[in-house]
Amino acid sequence: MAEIRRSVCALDCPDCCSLLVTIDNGRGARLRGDAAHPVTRGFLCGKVAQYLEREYSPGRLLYPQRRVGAKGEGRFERITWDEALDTIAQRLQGVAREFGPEAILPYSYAGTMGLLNGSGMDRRFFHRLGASRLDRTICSEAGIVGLTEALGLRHATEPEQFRHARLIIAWGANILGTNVHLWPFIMEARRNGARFYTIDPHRNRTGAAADRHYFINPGSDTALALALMHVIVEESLYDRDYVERYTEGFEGLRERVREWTPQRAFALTGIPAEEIAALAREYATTRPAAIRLNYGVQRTERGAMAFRTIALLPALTGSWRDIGGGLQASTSLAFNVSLNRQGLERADLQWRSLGRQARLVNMTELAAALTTLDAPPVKALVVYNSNPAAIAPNQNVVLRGMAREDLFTVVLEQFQNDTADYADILLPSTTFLEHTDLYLAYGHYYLQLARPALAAPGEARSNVEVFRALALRMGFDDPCFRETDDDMLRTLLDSRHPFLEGITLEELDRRGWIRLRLPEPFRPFAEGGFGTSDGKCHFRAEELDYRPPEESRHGDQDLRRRYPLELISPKNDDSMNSTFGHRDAADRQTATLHLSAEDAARRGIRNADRVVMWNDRGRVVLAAEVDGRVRPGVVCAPSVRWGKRAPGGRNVNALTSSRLTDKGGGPTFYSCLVEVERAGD
Ligand SMILES: Nc1nc2c(c(=O)[nH]1)N[C@H]1C(S)=C(S)[C@@H](COP(=O)(O)OP(=O)(O)OC[C@H]3O[C@@H](n4cnc5c(=O)[nH]c(N)nc54)[C@H](O)[C@@H]3O)O[C@H]1N2
Ligand SMILES: Nc1nc2c(c(=O)[nH]1)N[C@H]1C(S)=C(S)[C@@H](COP(=O)(O)OP(=O)(O)OC[C@H]3O[C@@H](n4cnc5c(=O)[nH]c(N)nc54)[C@H](O)[C@@H]3O)O[C@H]1N2
Ligand code: SF4
Ligand SMILES: [Mo]
Repeated sequence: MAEIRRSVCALDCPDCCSLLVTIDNGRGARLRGDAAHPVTRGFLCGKVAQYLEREYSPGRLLYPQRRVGAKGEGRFERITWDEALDTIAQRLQGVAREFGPEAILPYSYAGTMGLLNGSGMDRRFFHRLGASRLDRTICSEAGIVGLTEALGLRHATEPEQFRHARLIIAWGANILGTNVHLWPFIMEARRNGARFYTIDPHRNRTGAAADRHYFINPGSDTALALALMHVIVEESLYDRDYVERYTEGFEGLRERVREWTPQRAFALTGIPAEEIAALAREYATTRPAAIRLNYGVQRTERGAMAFRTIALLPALTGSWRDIGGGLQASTSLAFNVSLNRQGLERADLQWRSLGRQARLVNMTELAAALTTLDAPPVKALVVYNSNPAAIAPNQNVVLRGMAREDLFTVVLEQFQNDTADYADILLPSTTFLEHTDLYLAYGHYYLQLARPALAAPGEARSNVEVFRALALRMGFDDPCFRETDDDMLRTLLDSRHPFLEGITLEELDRRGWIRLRLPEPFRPFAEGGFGTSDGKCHFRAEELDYRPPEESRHGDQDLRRRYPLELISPKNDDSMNSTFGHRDAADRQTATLHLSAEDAARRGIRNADRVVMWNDRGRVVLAAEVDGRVRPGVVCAPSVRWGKRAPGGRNVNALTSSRLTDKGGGPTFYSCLVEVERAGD
């Protein structure tokens, strides 16, 4: 008889699905979405429906290894866990003695969204060690700053409410690709007469399925939002009552947006003025109207301002009042304010080792951290839950840094990816199907627990186990390093916050998922409740401003003469950043460059031609796909490929820059000027 075990998809995806694993003869035989989960609703995305391929892949790392070839070459020999842990402990202690512990840099992101394995024992370990702290900016930090400036508390409309909307705008949000569990709610709304629009420089699958697609020039969203406000204010389409009761600074906003005519915005966004005006009217007069804003918009040079400006729209129209109104960017704040993450991460331990907070190193600036940072330089790098050799911007400099002979690198991984090739010690990691963890979500409000559903292969260990063992090896005797997984889970749930009231580990074990104790329906700003001293939404219009990215058609004209094309590299539908880079299909999809017919013709490029794309930072070889998905002037390369599988060993991040966003220190992956030509034969 087949047995069913419960799990949770740990990938960096807003949907955070509840999974059912069918076990047959001790092996995982099938993965399904839990039909009872209100957001998963019984289905999985294509990439994870086939996750057992990855789980049982011959590419899984099974044993600890030591590098024997050159850095980046990928030649390793098997060693024992004892040898591996002893070597790491000795080397880290040596670096700490000679250069100070801040010469050690952890590098991790959201390979797993699990709290224990993503920000648990690892954080305790590095805090106690006194290592540099990593500023985890690579994905969403600019947007978080922008939303917080707009709303104070960046709460969001829950996905289930989208079924009630009459107008849904996917703003820089590829819902079918990166957030597919929102789709059934959108379809339900559409069956009831709702319209669905997309705003994106790339007409992807979601845009193709929309009632209307607005091609917008990369990095120009603030101009569009200001012009929408212009029309809404000039034509008195705002919600007077809401604005009066729950906002502050409307007169200033009126002044500010006066100059932002649709005509002016057309010149910057490429969206015709009459279409902007019509969209503004429709948005302001349709209720409920929901915006799904995703992070693509804020991976541009002034991404924080873009998020901030867009997030003010529902306050102007009073859309926060409505079930199925408002805006969703991320639901994570509700978990972060209620779970006891301080107790889990133990930042206080830094004072034991350093007597102060350790320095902060921005992960987006890894290139500089490994090549120019001083006092102290980075002498040891410990990578887990991330593949920086592929995903970080300015790849040529990153790889030069990772190749340094005097850098000691430890990598905890499931697969032999680009980063693994640069390890001195390479450790095999468990997958989310093999270890215990607790999951927040950033696309819904259900807290979820997963226990191991499958046995770990070979000698793979969880991050928690590895950092626990290292702490003990290094003589850290604080009781927190002896805690079991369940101790850590209880710590996380040990909170007086009303969102967690009565939620226990026992109940999570019984049910798998539990909605946070939020009001039902949750309308965070229906009656004010913004995170400001007076609970109002403060427009602070004098701070609202738009300037085009330097690397864009309206930016640095010298640069643009040499590099006339705007490159965006959004997520590939069948990938998860670089996590499925071993799959041939994912590799092919991320080896593609979408060009407009006009830009292709000008360069003598035909469909399926090999093309070289380059700028001052690097070059990459891709296969051209000439189609109507992008407008002239824009090229689009779905991401993120394993560089090691590409000609020249580089992916698109060889071209992206380490320039930071206006606020939050985020990356500007989608503000990137390039040129393209046909590759020689
Ligand atoms: N299938 C799949 N799902 C994923 C991921 C994946 O790699 N593959 N990655 C996960 C991760 S890490 C994240 S952060 C989320 C991200 O999820 P999304 O934010 O939805 O993904 P992106 O593709 O980064 O960006 C969304 C859209 O923004 C568009 N865009 C780019 N520049 C601009 C701009 O200047 N203005 C506007 N309006 N749109 C712009 C892109 O073309 C893209 O269609 O998805 C997660 N889910
Ligand atoms: N050009 C371009 N670059 C981008 C982006 C883009 O859109 N365009 N997107 C950016 C964004 S939004 C993000 S979030 C980053 C994502 O960058 P990363 O967070 O580095 O994401 P992945 O490439 O998916 O790599 C995660 C790795 O973690 C490993 N892993 C998973 N679970 C575990 C575990 O339990 N233990 C250990 N030790 N390892 C585990 C996986 O095997 C995988 O190799 O990429 C960024 N880079
Ligand atoms: S990647 Fe997202 S949509 Fe796919 S199974 Fe995981 S959580 Fe669900
Ligand atoms: Mo991300």
